[in-house]
Amino acid sequence: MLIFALWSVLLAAATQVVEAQVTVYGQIPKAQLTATSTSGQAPMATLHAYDTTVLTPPSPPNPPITQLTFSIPRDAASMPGLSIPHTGSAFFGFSVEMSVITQILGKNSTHIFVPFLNLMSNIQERAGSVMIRMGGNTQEFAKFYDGQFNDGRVTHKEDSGSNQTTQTPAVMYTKDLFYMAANISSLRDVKWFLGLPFNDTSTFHLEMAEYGQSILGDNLLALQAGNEPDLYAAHGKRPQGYSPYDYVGELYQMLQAVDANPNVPVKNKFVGPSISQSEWTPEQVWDTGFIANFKDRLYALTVERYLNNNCFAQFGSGTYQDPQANFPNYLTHDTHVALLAGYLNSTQLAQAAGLPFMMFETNTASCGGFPGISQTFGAGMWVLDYGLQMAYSNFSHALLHLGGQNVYYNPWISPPTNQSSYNEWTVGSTFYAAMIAAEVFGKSDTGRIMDLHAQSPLTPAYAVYERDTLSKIALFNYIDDASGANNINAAISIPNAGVPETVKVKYFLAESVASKTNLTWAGQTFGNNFEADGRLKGNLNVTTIQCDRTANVCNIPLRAPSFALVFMDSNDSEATEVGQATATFATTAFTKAHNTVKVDPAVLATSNGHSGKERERLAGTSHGSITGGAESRYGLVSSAVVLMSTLAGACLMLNGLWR
Ligand SMILES: *[C@@H]1O[C@H](CO)[C@@H](O)[C@H](O)[C@H]1NC(C)=O
Ligand SMILES: *[C@@H]1O[C@H](CO)[C@@H](O)[C@H](O)[C@H]1NC(C)=O
Ligand SMILES: *[C@@H]1O[C@H](CO)[C@@H](O)[C@H](O)[C@H]1NC(C)=O
Ligand SMILES: *[C@@H]1O[C@H](CO)[C@@H](O)[C@H](O)[C@H]1NC(C)=O
Ligand SMILES: *[C@@H]1O[C@H](CO)[C@@H](O)[C@H](O)[C@H]1NC(C)=O
Ligand SMILES: *[C@@H]1O[C@H](CO)[C@@H](O)[C@H](O)[C@H]1NC(C)=O
Ligand SMILES: *[C@@H]1O[C@H](CO)[C@@H](O)[C@H](O)[C@H]1NC(C)=O
Ligand SMILES: *[C@@H]1O[C@H](CO)[C@@H](O)[C@H](O)[C@H]1NC(C)=O
Ligand SMILES: *[C@@H]1O[C@H](CO)[C@@H](O)[C@H](O)[C@H]1NC(C)=O
Ligand SMILES: CC(=O)N[C@H]1CO[C@H](CO)[C@@H](O)[C@@H]1O
Repeated sequence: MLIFALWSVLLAAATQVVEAQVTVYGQIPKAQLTATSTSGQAPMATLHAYDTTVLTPPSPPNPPITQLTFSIPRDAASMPGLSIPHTGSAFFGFSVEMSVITQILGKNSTHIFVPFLNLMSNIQERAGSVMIRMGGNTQEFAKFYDGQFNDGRVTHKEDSGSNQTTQTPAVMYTKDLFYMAANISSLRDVKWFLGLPFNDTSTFHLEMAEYGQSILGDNLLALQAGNEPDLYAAHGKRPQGYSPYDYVGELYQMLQAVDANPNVPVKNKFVGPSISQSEWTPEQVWDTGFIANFKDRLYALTVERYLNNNCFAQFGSGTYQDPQANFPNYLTHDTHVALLAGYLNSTQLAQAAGLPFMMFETNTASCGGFPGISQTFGAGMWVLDYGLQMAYSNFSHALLHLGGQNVYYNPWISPPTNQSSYNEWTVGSTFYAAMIAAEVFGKSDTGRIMDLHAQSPLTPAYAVYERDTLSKIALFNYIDDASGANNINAAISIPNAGVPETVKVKYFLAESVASKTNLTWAGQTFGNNFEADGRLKGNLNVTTIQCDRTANVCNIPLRAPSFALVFMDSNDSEATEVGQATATFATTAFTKAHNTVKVDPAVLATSNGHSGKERERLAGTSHGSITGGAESRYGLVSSAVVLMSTLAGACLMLNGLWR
């Protein structure tokens, strides 16, 4: 499955060497980047995406927690309360704010960012396909531009003239946006959601649907009809008193416009209501008859929710939230249980209607996240726990939001200069959460999960069943305690069947919950800020634990802090041996225009289930600029570099935007 369509075709055509096409668009040494010498832009430290705040972790509990005991049945039939099976794409997908697409995915259809493709490889190899939504607040004012922008990018911003909390600029997008998405899907198994602009419902602008359907075909999963309509009145997009019934009325009008439009042939792939639960509850929307009336036109029911917001710091609205005071809320299981309780009726209704229920946009906190929280190892564990708790609560998928240079929580982000650098990206702790969740459910399409209701909210635990048998156990220790006093022994026993001889364990680790550096998953890391190219570095380190079959116990060490994924079937090589994905891209930007990357067919042919060190990276040579392997190289600096990142960053800081 790693041999994606394009390369399969090429493989068939070529015998020895597969030619894909990659061009390098300029790489600048890191020293130059981190110094502020380049073109006098603001120092990186001032951009939220690279914030250096370090908060104080909460004090460890006293008396300490040193022992957890779990008795877990082997067969799913003996475990009542399991979730629905998690099937299809990886549990976590991504949500990319319309206005920052060209900082995150690529510049246009012939310039797709390689680190992004490498990151998608790492999800795809674990879970199959990846969902990405292009949308957010900036989708509401998006306007189709029938032409090309001078700088070659697929989107441009202009002031929308609105004065709402998230001061959303309008985004202009070109037809090439859809070709870019289609080209991404031809390289990696990415499926798309697109946002329909919903500001002006007197005339629905359906270009997003028309081009999305004709160019993306089946890779377009659905179109979002309205983003957080419960905030429309508060944000000045609708008159005060705008209600769920008003929204439903507009949805009818939109569907009528769709029905009358022959260029939108697929008429039943929409998602809604995508409320933020700030103003309306899901029940208030269901009370309009939403599900019964629209279920035949819907792909999924959607909501959007963040635990908190940082809108005061970003825009002066709401009340001030002190990051230090909020830190403990991101180091406990309790916040997830409380936040998701309000959706449990809805996930049941969705099941009854045969529709997936999705968290369409989320992250640590809206309005950009919190300094000292959103990029930390602690937040990585918290987002992973949130994902597993959503999965347990019968959400089908969740999309982690990316907001650009001026938010704290990006799962990944390109460097904030007009240079596109291939090994100088930043991968956030929330990306690790998405990748680990992909591994938790794997590709079996049968994963069901149970919250084990561990005795402390500081030490949540889950059991995962695949093919009706206990397959994995996920253990968290949110406690920050360098003294080791809160290092835990998790004792797992399996009644009747007994424990296996050995189990394998992968750890998610960093020095402290407050750490933003040296995060590792099974010994591998993407690197710190400005060090990432989307590939995991270092040797895969999977720990084998000898169990005591006589005593029917496997003792799993769980340092404070850490997360452990225990593979109950140590023969599950597909799961335990996945490190860095085998399919990688080794230069700055992917382009269809030149033949450059040489792919060794042997590498593609053995693309399944090998440890990192057994793997060959795809050897790369590039058109006029790089030669040889996949290492960082400073190639030609093309004048056609992705520009504007700096400008975009500056605009972001002026205009606000995202959530
Ligand atoms: C993508 O951008 C590059 C550089 O600006 C430009 O040369 C190229 O023509 C653009 N491609 C498309 C399809 O617009
Ligand atoms: C937005 O607010 C500014 C300052 O408060 C004001 O001058 C401007 O007219 C407002 N714009 C709109 C479109 O309401
Ligand atoms: C939003 O829609 C209103 C009409 O409903 C229109 O007057 C306004 O210009 C629109 N704003 C943008 C930025 O398109
Ligand atoms: C969920 O449904 C139950 C039973 O109908 C009801 O008592 C409860 O209030 C509902 N919860 C919410 C959050 O609406
Ligand atoms: C999830 O759905 C399953 C199957 O309908 C149900 O048994 C279970 O109770 C649900 N879980 C929650 C937390 O609502
Ligand atoms: C990160 O790891 C490197 C290499 O192991 C080490 O030199 C460095 O001190 C570590 N940094 C922190 C902040 O732990
Ligand atoms: C592998 O991980 C285990 C558990 O964290 C650790 O004790 C061990 O030192 C690691 N081995 C290597 C070679 O890094
Ligand atoms: C794992 O494989 C070994 C060797 O093939 C076999 O002896 C053992 O029973 C297997 N373990 C399980 C749990 O299937
Ligand atoms: C980057 O931006 C600076 C200042 O805006 C400009 O002088 C320089 O030419 C740009 N570099 C490239 C490669 O576009
Ligand atoms: C597979 C695919 O959709 N390829 C598109 C890539 O982008 C170019 C435009 O640059 C289109 O012509 C291709 O159809």
